[in-house]
Amino acid sequence: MTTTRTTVAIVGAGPAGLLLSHLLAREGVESIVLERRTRQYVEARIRAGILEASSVALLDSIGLGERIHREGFEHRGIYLQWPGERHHIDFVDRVGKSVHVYGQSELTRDLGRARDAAGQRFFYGVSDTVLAGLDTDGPSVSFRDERGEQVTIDCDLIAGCDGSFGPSRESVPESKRRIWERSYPYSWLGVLAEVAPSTDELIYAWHPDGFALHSMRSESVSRLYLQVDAGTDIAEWRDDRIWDALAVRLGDGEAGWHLTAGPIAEKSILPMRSFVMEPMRHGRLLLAGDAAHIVPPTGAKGLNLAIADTALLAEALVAFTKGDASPAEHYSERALRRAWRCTHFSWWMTTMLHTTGDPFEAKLQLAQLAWVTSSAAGASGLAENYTGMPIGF
Ligand code: RFL
Ligand code: PHB
Repeated sequence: MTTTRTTVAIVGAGPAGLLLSHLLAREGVESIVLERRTRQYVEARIRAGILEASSVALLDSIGLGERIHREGFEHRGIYLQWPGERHHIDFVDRVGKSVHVYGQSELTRDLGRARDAAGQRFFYGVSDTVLAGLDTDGPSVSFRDERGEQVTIDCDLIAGCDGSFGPSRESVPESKRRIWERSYPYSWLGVLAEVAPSTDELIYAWHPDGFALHSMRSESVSRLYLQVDAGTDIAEWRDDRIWDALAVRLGDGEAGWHLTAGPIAEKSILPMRSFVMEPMRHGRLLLAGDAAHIVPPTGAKGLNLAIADTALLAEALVAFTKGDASPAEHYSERALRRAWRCTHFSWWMTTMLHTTGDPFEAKLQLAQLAWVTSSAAGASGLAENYTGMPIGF
């Protein structure tokens, strides 16, 4: 058994954990990152694709934006459509901000490389992670390393960045946490296709058959999504059925627009839910990202919310190590204000665009879409939220 020591033990090497270790190191605060999966697995995982303006600004400010600007795509807006109508919402015109298309796996690789260069201590492939002493001045995290050896990290603070299924959230006594949750009766079928995108910017499509989204990863890779019923078995969706449904829902042939099909490299079903745990702190444990809250992906907020939490958390932990506990005491309240804003926006985009089979609801959705796409106030509200509220607003 090995015992080691650091200032902050970071559980989870997703975007929140990696970025946190980077922000702490810049301020001279030492950390150790432990991760259940292998590094290859974490870096290959296909997830989010959109970075909002405040995320890009933060990454630029710490010298990590170079590849985003070189290889990512800057988008000035999105298309919103329903049968017979496609409208562009121009974020730059509305609120003076844009977003970048940049895969989460690319960001994870950039962060990993930056941490390697700085000599970050990592444990990948750990199991049996247990958090202890959260109510004391001397918390610790224990686990088995990839060779099966028992390791304990004694620390001053623990950052729970271990996503929706990690142990951090569960380490808070039930009497000390409150959960807010909503599940949706539909899921997304996500497809990664080896074909050039058929659109210059993302298309969010309302359709009586269900929502569809055309996104992208590069000049030769498209990312597409279809609304399917919750509980759908992926085996029911052969590739030709997927392309047929995408063509119908995205309006292939309408006003001269065509969807180009291609080989599907990966497909999976993503359940959708909204989830918030309050507070985001218990004693010496502070949570960030999916460990504390989950949003449905319709507004592209999950990754950005993890980045915003992490910026606030780094500030709080650095102050704590310098003897000022006040930012750590206010961390949960500050992070939750932004998290609830994004929870609302993601719920709003989701319920505006996904059909439920209720004709009255469909009428309301179309009325809302008509307003958002024709009114400056409606479009500006969407643009302000989509490009991201300031961190710590
Ligand atoms: P992550 O990225 O889930 O990272 C948490 C890390 O903690 C590790 N972990 C542990 N480590 C040590 N010990 C343990 N016992 C551990 N248990 C877990 C995990 O292996 C993992 O590496 O959380 P983080 O850093 O908070 O980042 C959040 C984002 O990853 C997330 O919000 C988004 O990816 C959500 N999301 C999407 N968001 C979007 O905005 N657009 C999308 O298209 C989109 N697609 C997705 C997604 C999330 C998905 N998941 C979680 C199922 C697609 C998927 C499949
Ligand atoms: C993606 O490219 O994966 C993506 C883009 C926008 C969303 C959700 C996912 O709203």
